[in-house]
Amino acid sequence: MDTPVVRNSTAAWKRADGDHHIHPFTDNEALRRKGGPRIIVKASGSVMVDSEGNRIIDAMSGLWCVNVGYGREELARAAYDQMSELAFYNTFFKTTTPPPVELAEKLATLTPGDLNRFFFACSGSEANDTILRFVKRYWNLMGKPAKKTVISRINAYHGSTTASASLGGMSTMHEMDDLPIAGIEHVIQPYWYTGGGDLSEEEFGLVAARAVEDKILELGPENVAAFFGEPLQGSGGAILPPSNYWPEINRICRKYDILLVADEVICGFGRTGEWFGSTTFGIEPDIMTMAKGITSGYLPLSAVAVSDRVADVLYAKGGDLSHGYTYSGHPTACAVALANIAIIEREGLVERVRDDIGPYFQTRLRDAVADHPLVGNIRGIGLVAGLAIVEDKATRTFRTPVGTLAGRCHEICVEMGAMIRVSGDSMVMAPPLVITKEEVDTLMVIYRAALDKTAAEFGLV
Ligand code: PXG
Repeated sequence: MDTPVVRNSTAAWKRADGDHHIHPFTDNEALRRKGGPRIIVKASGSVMVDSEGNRIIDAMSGLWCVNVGYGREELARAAYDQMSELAFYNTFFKTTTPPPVELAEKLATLTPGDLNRFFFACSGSEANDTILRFVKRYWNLMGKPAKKTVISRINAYHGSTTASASLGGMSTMHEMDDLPIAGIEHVIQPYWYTGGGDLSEEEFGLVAARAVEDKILELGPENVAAFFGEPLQGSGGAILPPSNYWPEINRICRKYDILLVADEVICGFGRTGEWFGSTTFGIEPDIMTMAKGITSGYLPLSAVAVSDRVADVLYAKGGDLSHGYTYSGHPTACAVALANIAIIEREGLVERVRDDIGPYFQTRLRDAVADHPLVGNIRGIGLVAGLAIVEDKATRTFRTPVGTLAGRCHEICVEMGAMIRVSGDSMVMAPPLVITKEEVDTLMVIYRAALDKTAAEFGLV
């Protein structure tokens, strides 16, 4: 007979995890062989605790989402109150509940430009799938049905559904099951450190933007529907574009009448020191994707913000919108989003990131690691930062297979009590907007020590 599973035990959880739980973006067999995952059991503020009692500063905000930090009773109460009143009703077929209406009205006051109408879903992936459908619908209604191809970037991340993974430019995702789907074209990313060679950042910014223009001309502007981009590439390694990249993209999209979609899933709700990365980088989007920080991850929710230019056409000429998810505008998730936004406003978290903790974090990071022999390039803004880990700074040489050094450094960081993220040859941090200066200091001590240990282990000092 099987041994009964003992609950509340790390060993039992790990055994059950290995037997039954498929993890995303994980070599599940390797994880199982190595003894299973770290199990996070509670958290408060920016610090989480695992099932063995280790305290870890969460320098990744869960997965780029817990902007207001952990343990907010106010958010639990908002969910409790809404669930008690009305846990669920749908927004299809001429009905709604109050929270999505109030949330849409609130978001219209926060988003830039004329992004005034909002469609809700549960994840960033679903939101991007929705946008793909809206964009095609828009051009059909405009009488330009040939305008269907979408341009995006290599090493972009837009989600994991078939369409959103195709929009993204992650080669490992494409290799998995023969993506991208038809009608999506990828151009170079604006990553100066690896792509810029001898060019200045500004020179390379123009080259990267002109790659979009070249692609449009190659395809014919009459065939191009939209350009998709993250204001800064999060998953791809916290890659900030040169400052002239987005203004040039605005110009190109306007010139050829192409919809500009800003995927704000990571940048939205304060990460860059503005409510949206579009403001930080001077992007003028026609459509915006938001998720993660909209509820600080307390419940799954995403939104598509649609400009009047696009929404007016969809409304006036579109008739029935044949699209929607059961949980579009879920009242409990929307109630939590409203309470979350109220916290961000009341505590001035966006301003805190812009004026106080963001600059502090960026300065302390550079003080701590800029001179390190493994650190080839540091970039960041607000509370997001990435480092390129190199074997040889002078030649920008990465260790092959790419990520070996960064991967080991990541393991050491976590062992020392800092949860960071590694992406290829980059190490990334994006802590909660409430992180304290003391926690930032501790993070930097750990970061430096982990880099030193990595360099020593690889014989690079
Ligand atoms: N767009 C962007 C810019 C994202 O970062 C999505 C869309 C998809 O959202 P959902 O909710 O469907 O996951 C994301 C998600 C990482 C990591 O570690 C980042 C994401 C997801 C998983 C891992 O970098 N971002």
